[in-house]
Amino acid sequence: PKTIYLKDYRSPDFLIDKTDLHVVLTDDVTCVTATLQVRRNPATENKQAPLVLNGQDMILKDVSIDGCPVQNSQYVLSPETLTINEVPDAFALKTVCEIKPQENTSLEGLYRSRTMYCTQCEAEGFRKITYYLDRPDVLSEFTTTIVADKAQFPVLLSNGNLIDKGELDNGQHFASWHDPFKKPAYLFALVAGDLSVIEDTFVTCSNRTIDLKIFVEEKDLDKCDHAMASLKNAMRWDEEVYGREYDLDIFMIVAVDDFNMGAMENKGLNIFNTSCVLAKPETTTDMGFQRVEGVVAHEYFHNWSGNRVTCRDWFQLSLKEGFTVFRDAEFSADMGSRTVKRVEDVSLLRTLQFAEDAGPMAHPVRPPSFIEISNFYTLTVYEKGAEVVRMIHTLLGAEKFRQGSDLYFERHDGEAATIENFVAAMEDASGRDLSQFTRWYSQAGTPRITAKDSYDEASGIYQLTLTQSCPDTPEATTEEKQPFHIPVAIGLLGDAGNLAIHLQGTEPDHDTPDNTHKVLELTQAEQTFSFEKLPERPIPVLLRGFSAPVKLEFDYSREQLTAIMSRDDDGYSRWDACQKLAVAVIHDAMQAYRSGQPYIVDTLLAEAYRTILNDSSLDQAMVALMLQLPSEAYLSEIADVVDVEAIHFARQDVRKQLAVALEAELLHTYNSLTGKDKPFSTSAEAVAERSLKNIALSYLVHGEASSALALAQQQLQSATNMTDEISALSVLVNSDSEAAPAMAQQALADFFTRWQHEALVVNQWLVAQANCVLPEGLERVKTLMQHEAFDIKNPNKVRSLIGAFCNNNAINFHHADGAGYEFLADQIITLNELNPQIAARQLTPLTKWRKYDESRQALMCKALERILAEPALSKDVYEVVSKSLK
Ligand code: HT7
Ligand code: ZN
Repeated sequence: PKTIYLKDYRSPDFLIDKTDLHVVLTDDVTCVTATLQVRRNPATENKQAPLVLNGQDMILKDVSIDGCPVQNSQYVLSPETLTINEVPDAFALKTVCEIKPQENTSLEGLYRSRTMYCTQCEAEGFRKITYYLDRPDVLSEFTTTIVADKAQFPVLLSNGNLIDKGELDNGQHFASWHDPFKKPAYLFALVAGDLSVIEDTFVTCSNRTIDLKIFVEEKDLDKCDHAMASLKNAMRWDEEVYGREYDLDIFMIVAVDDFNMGAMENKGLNIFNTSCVLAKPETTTDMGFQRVEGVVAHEYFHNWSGNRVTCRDWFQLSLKEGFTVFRDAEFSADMGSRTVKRVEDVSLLRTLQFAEDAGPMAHPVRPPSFIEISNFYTLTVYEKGAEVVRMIHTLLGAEKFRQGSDLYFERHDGEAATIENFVAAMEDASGRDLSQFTRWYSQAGTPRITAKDSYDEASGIYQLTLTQSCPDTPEATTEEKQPFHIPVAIGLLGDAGNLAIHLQGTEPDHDTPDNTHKVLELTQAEQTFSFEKLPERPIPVLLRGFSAPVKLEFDYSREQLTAIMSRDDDGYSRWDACQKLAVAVIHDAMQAYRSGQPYIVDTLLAEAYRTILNDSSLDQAMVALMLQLPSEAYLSEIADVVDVEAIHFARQDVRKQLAVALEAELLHTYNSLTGKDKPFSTSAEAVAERSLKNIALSYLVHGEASSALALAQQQLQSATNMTDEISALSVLVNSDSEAAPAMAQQALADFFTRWQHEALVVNQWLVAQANCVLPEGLERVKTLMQHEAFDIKNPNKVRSLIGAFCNNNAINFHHADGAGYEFLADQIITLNELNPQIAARQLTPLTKWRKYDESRQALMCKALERILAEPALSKDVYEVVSKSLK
């Protein structure tokens, strides 16, 4: 397969001013007639260039130019292109193609999901619908007519405004849609189905009334209110925080069951995975509610950051995705708890994105090349890309950042832009030079900062020396990398709280009224910062709010960590200090596990947890966050060589000892939060209460409290919301006490009977079992693959069972016999044919083979090599396997 390079970008030889689609859906074949108003791009050098259109998996029935059939000798068909030679400078091109959406299991292009037809065109799916210039810098005005059987498909939707509809012969009907905004083909959408709708309106800041519609299957009508409320909140927030008003008169969301990702921002017609739009308390966890709110907002925000200003080419993907993730994260922070949102995002980044950055698929936020662009919808492009935008926000301040954003939208509205355009707007609005900063877009890998300090009591001067480096990644060695421009937010903690910061050679910051917060700008390989007027030696609180996506090392004592945990003003830093302390304790336990010695948990951690649990003045969200031990995935990420057994058993041992030591406090906490007859709410406070209650339950069940299993069972039976229900089920399923297996079996069976008609709940039931860390995990998963609830063609099911097992259940997946690896290889080979995008994504755990011991490395590579030897590998799978074996 061919590698595509950013350096080879050329503007298109042709433009398509207007695109007219006529799509006739029938059970057998779907006929797509496309009429394109094409003209040569005045900006192109090659005035004789042939017209080369992208197209795949279609039968071309007819092609004509300005009404005259194109002779066979004038065009050439290849599996991926239609080339027409000697075309005029401007003309109408008409093609007629046949496709079979009912056979399309890749879920890219036009496909069938149960009883409906829908599309997914990003990144390169439109070329499976018709021959086209399928690239984001070709923007066109679309008109779409859909024809289908009226009884089977009463709802026919596309982008923009409905301009015509009517009845046809033989029970057929049609609808025509016109989108006045020029857009690239990846934003095209079409839906046909028997769908029900909930409707609402939104009045914009300029007093226009927008119709809002969410289309779902009739049985799901009771699960749309949260998405609708989230949409309206997002619309208002984007007006208030970014000055962005919605532009069409109608905004539609459609829910589909079979979808490769979370959702898609097609202009005026967003298509959503059901898991990201449907929510009600009985079926959806708090995490599920938050995901719906976040994804609805994310797709809505794309209307400006992505649609009105789109990307010039796919290397610029983070231009829309990084910016939009930053926007949706700030929105969620404003809607709920800012600290919780930040901690969740940082946790994800430090665990999974840092692992990606250290693995064989590591790439810069703007990758320089790819084989298959679908493989680059990554945590690096999305989450690290959002952190890069956040750093610009930190460096510029909120006001200048907003001016930069306004300038960017004003300059590039209706255009396909680049990351340079975004950074230039930020520079021009703020007067700041961001040239060094742009290395964040071109250099891969997670920078490391080491910090050293000294204090001179006589002068009251405290010095902090920061040194940065960045490890080798596939595209560059550590020596080749240039220093990053890194905002390092700090606090200085004294005995009685945060101290005022006086950085030599600078004016005081006024971010905090008492001057206790400062953003240092690290731009050199090594830099020393001197602080004066310090009455005592401070504890440095570094990288407050996680001000940069780096690994920062400072040799904290455990006492210093407990001081930060209890006294620093920054919630994120308190949580981070708590994690560091817990990591140190688990590392001790791992050491003891390896040498076969018993381990007794450091009382510092147990007492810190006791203080937190006893302090009723503390924010319950913070308490819940702090009580969560670092995950096995995080412990693996920070290890040089992952010791699967030591991580798992040492962490479990620490959890159990904490549960025993804190039993009284945990029981008190649990009881104080249980059985209150409050109406369900998704407020930050209510979510925090449930989270704390369920953490307490989890500790209790994994401790020695005799009543714990009964508490879990009681909660399972009386739960009125899915957060409580699935939490209780999960702890029961994972309990290793003697009575648990029978209880768990019964509970699982009852749960399935109760929820078998709710696909999204059944998926949670699959996850609970896939994540079960008790022995025989692989056998349980294999058995479940035969269950009626599983379907390998449905990505949500694949993620719930195969994905959860291989990514979250290390002790079973990484069993030393290698059976987990062979199992995953089998699934990849099956999925490669059905759905290459999903196959490539599921490969991730195998690509991390370098992190494991020699024996596991050999077994993982064997599995990868078996996949590579498959005769018909998709580009998607080929790219990931071949790069990870390099
Ligand atoms: N922009 C959307 C990307 C997307 C996608 C990409 C590849 C394959 C399938 C896909 N479905 C959606 C999602 C987003 O970031 O908003
Ligand atoms: Zn997005």
